[in-house]
Amino acid sequence: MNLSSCTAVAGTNIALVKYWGKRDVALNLPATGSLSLTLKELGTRTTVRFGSHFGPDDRVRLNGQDPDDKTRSRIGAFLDLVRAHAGISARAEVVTENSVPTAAGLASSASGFAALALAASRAAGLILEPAQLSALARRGSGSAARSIFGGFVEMQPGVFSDGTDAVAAPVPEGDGWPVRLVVAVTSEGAKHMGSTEAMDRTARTSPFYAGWLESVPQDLQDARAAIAERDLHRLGTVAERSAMRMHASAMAAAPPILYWTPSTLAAMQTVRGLRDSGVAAYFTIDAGPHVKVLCEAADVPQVEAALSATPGVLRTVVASPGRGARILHETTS
Ligand code: 2P0
Repeated sequence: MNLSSCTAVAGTNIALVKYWGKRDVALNLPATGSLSLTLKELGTRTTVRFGSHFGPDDRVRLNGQDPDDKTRSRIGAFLDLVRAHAGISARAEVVTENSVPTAAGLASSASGFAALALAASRAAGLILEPAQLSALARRGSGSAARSIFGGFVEMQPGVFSDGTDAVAAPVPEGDGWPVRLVVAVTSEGAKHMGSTEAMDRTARTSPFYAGWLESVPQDLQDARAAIAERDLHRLGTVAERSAMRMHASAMAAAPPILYWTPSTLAAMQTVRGLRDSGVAAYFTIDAGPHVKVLCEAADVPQVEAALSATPGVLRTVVASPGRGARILHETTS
């Protein structure tokens, strides 16, 4: 078995049809499909090296610092999966950097576990097919399965109990469509309830969870059709609907889960105002207070200006479609 060093990069992604709820917690299998856009400007670069001289623990550096215990154990558990698959026991050194601007409110777990899946599997001597990589990344974070691929990506919930069919795949009809996501950052560094815990509470206690699950297949069908037709109005309408339904299901949990702040609502109103003035702009919101606005590249200046003038919006970040996870370099020892 050749143990090598591998550096991989992956872009984060924003779901336009959201993932919210699991059919199997242990294998991290989603209850529904989801559909996202992988981003170019915001992502993770990770180097993994296995070595028998590393001692009893994996060594992890995250943005030049030691990670907190929760992050360290999540990465360690993921590396254990890779070791089991490759039949090795060596510990790893992991060095990872996020290009997601600090507190941009964009989850780094999607790009983080996609880059880690690729770098760690290769460094362990495994060469996985894209679908296998997607399934591996999913074990780290559900949304990471989508970041293995570039552009528009659809995640399948799968039906198998082992999760081998719970993988993502590209939606190539969207390739080359010059859409953008303008992120309106509405708070710096505030801690919110993590998606995993919030999904679990929603599934256990929200009377709207069943309705949410029922609604997703139609949204996926409409989103696929909208992408094939390059119909931004149709895609944006689905994206807003999916985000609102996801948040409605979470708000109805006990205790309730509310990610929005007055700034979130103000940015949502700004997006409606843009549409009233003829700009095709549509919002989506994840497990936090920030608002991400889907629009055409040509409309970015107007969208940025309107969001920047919105009370509570601290700054904006513009992101465009990006490629899937890929290897930057590797060396065999
Ligand atoms: C999404 N989110 O589709 C949804 C919408 C947040 C809101 O996927 O438990 O960090 O690790 O599988 O992938 C964030 O959830 O959750 C997420 P786990 P993950 O993008």
